[in-house]
Amino acid sequence: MIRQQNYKNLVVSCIFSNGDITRLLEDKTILLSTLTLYGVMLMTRIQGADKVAEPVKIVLDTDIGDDIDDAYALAVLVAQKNVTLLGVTTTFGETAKRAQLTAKLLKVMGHGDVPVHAGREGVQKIREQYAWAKDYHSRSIKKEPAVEFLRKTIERNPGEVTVVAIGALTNLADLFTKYPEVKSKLKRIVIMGGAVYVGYNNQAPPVIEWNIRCDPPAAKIVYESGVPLTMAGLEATTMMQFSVEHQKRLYAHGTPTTDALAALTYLWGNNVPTLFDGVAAAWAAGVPFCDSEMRHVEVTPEGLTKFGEGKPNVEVLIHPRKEAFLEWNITTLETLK
Ligand SMILES: [Ca+2]
Repeated sequence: MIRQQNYKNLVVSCIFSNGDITRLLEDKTILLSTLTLYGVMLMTRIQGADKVAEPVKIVLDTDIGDDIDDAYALAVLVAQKNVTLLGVTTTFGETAKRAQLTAKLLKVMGHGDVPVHAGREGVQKIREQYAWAKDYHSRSIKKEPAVEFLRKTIERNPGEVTVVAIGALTNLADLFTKYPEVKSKLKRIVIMGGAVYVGYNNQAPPVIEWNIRCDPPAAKIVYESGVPLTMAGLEATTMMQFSVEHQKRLYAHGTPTTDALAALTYLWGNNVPTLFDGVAAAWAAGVPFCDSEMRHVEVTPEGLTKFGEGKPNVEVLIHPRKEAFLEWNITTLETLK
């Protein structure tokens, strides 16, 4: 390691300092070794990039329309060239209105062909962002309920579908209850939800997280499903504040996508979005900004997610890299139409 570090330093010197180049030229052996290592490092980076670009089929399950982070998560997902977004399902309360909002945002971003399926309707009202899409109708909003679409999509792509669940887990619980046979055909679920180390202030103790609170019995079904499960809980997400400066840099692009995100953020009504959901989206797309550990996690009747005894059932995301993640959001979203 030390040896590699020394060579790395030499590479850096080689690139940035003429004086060091002269010195290195006096020792051709070192120069050759340095260039060889530089080549190896370059190959490693290219291989890393290839790994990131691994194709992945995703269904996004979202409660878009209340907090603002779902809109950003949808946008970063469609911006990934390696992601095939097979469809979007909506969950929690007024799911049909959430479907309208989803479909309009997809259309603006140049992905109006992605099908949108509403989940089971509930009593909770969608919030202010709906005004942006209240008159929007599209054939991409399907009559087929979310659960039926999920079943059909998983059956058609056995072992290949990742569900990114960034709202209450109602649709997935309905799916597993009605069609338990699809569990073994899902590749993975990546959840934004729960907390095992911290609360919303990024300090211990963990608290009941919103998405789990909205439907604790559903969360219990999903956590106990046996499907490979990754959890972007508060310890990996609550610090992801997209500051006013970040927003100005993004909105300055003035594209239909960034204009839409600016409008939705304004309607949402607060100054600084926390991009909780985007962490799950990034991980599912193969762009990790965290480390992870396998743990056994249980859901209490109140909706607390806590460590328990037993076989590890959840890959818990930890050690988030905040600045890299926020920068990635800007550089990714500016590529959209
Ligand atoms: Ca959400």
